Amino acid sequence: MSRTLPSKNEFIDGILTGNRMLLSRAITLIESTKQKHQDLAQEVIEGCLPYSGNSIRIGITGVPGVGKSTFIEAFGNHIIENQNRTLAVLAVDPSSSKTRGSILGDKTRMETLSNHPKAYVRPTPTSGSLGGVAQSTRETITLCEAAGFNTILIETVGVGQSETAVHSMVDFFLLLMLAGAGDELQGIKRGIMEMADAIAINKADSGNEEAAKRAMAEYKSALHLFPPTESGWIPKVATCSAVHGKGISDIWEIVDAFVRHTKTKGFFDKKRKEQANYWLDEAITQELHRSFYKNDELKHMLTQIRRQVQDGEISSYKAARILMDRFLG
Ligand SMILES: Nc1nc2c(ncn2[C@@H]2O[C@H](COP(=O)(O)OP(=O)(O)OP(=O)(O)O)[C@@H](O)[C@H]2O)c(=O)[nH]1
Ligand SMILES: [Mg+2]
Repeated sequence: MSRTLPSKNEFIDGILTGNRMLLSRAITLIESTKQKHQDLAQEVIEGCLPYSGNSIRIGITGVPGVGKSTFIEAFGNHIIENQNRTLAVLAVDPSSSKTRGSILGDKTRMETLSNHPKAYVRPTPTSGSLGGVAQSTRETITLCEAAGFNTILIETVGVGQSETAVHSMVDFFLLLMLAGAGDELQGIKRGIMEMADAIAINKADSGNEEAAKRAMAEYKSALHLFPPTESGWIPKVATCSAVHGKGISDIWEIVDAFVRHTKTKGFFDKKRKEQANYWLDEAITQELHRSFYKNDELKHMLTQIRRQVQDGEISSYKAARILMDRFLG
């Protein structure tokens, strides 16, 4: 960011009128580690907050190669062309060592979307802790909504902790699976299936259709064994082919039915409020953590006290108490 920074109001006005260049620069501020950038970013977010929230937020997970990016391209084009929606695509992938090459790969897999005036595709932030990336993604959602995008898709790879973070920032969580590969093989844990509002068996094409249907039946009966969701929504299972665009409209229908179901019963807003609470607590934890560990005096004390704990001279609990007392003055 070598050019002079726009002012807070230039950012806010630009975002509210859908200026992509300013939206992108504001997201870069959010992702920046410089204090000056962070401060400005927070002011911009605050200015955008009253204009945010009016969207459907969808998380998409599944093991590498299951077809998430290809699916997003097909699904995104469908909802833009046939449902008159607008779309922002984000990704949470902090553990990945993705090279620039595969980010470009993502862009080519989302070629139409990347160039569509009604879509905005933001490449994955390449570094940062999960906590940091999750927070900046949430803030990015706020800006994208203020910029007028009424559908937010967040891609995350389904092998680690990141899907839990994404689950707690979306309204609807979609799990992509493949037929013929056992759950172990797909690396999908039961907990992730439990989070899903729908499962789509992708690559139901090229002779794989029957296997996909069988997998669909299996997952349907497996999902019945899970405890019922609070809203009474029963997770749906479908098959699709992202590459051939088959079954994509059905999945939008499922999302739409889910939103109607949860909105009429008040669960849609309730979940968002719970999520806001959760992220507030997360932010407090992170802020405490950050200010504790950046304190020079404590750093010094910690080095010494660590040695005493290792040598068994003092218990770790007591050591922590001493440090906390000093921290709190
Ligand atoms: N036959 C078939 N191939 C597909 C389908 N969807 C995706 N693929 C192929 O599967 C490969 C991986 O697709 P991606 O969309 O990059 O998968 P991804 O889940 O985003 O992968 P990561 O971002 O690496 O986690 C590509 O070669 C796609 O062309 C499908 O519906 N049918
Ligand atoms: Mg991908």
